[in-house]
Amino acid sequence: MPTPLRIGLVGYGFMGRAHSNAYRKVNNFFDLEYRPVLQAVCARDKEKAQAFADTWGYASVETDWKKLVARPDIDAVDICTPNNLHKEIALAAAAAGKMILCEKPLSMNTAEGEEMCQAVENAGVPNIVWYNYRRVPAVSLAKQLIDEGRLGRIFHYRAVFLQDWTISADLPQGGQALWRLDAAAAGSGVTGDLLAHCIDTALWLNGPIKSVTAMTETFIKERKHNLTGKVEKVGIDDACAFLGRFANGSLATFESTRYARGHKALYTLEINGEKASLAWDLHDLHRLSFFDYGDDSIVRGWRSIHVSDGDQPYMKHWWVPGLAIGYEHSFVHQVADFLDGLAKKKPAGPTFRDALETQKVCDAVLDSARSGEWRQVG
Ligand code: SOE
Repeated sequence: MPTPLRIGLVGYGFMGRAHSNAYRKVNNFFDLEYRPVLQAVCARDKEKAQAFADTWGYASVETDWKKLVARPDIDAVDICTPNNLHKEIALAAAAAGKMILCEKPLSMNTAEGEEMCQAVENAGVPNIVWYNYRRVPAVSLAKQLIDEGRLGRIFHYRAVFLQDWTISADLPQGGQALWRLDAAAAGSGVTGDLLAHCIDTALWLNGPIKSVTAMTETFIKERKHNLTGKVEKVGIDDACAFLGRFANGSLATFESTRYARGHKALYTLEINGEKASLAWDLHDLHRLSFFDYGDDSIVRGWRSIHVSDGDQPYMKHWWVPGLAIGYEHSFVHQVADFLDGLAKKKPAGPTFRDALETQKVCDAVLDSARSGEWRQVG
């Protein structure tokens, strides 16, 4: 019988659902030494927290995260709150000896992230950050192909993450549903929310980014604030584009916006190497496009690999070859890897320390956008 790992979830928004679903499913599909138990969910509104607990099967409810963190019957704290609470909760959870699974981005900025790393490392508690796109099987296959040397020397890494949900000037900022538009709660706009995903994947696939030059724009300068009721300045970046240099000599181009009319969550990446190129698109997430210059010239061309077979990453755990899985499965994979890492004492990434590297790139990007100058990362 797997050992129970009692989860205390703080926050119950969209990510609270994605994580809870993963905890519930993981042992049905993966053979693991640990089994998550939905022990408690915490949110300020007791009725809503109870409704969430009833829907997802949490055994109890708390309204104060400090109480949840102090409970002896909680082994791991899952932080699903707005970004401005990550640090305080993580420091308290580490001091209480709890494992921590923290939503992305790790922190509001690098300084906070460094404190969080030190806290988990001093306490010796297992930790991970939910950069889930690494664990979409097609993206994991891209990692495998790169690590096998099939692309050879890499020249270009290109990523975009486009959305269109904040175009209306009537949309307020702040509060439960719209904290991502409030700089005090989110830290930054698309840089920390969307580009952070692209950066995490890029660092994982192609190694460190050394330097960046960026521009950002806030298209709607003022919005009503849900908490104060007043029209207030908007402090987040609505759009960001940056160029960068990777340590391996390849060039980076990244772009993100919430003002790309027609795009809901278009995360795409393309990598061009000496021997081959690959491309991936979140809207068609189970496919990996691959061009291999080594192919016989008369049949050479972009192939679209349907990543659904048992010898491709994670897929042997799911259905029969040819049947695709989706977005939510990337979270199941993350829990599976986290639990497997616990059992093998080989921590699954991205750990807090790994995610701090993404934070450093985000900070350098925002700093470059402010100054108009190139910035070294870190
Ligand atoms: C924002 O709309 C958002 O939900 C991000 O916060 C998530 O991290 C991203 O995966 C999808 O878009």
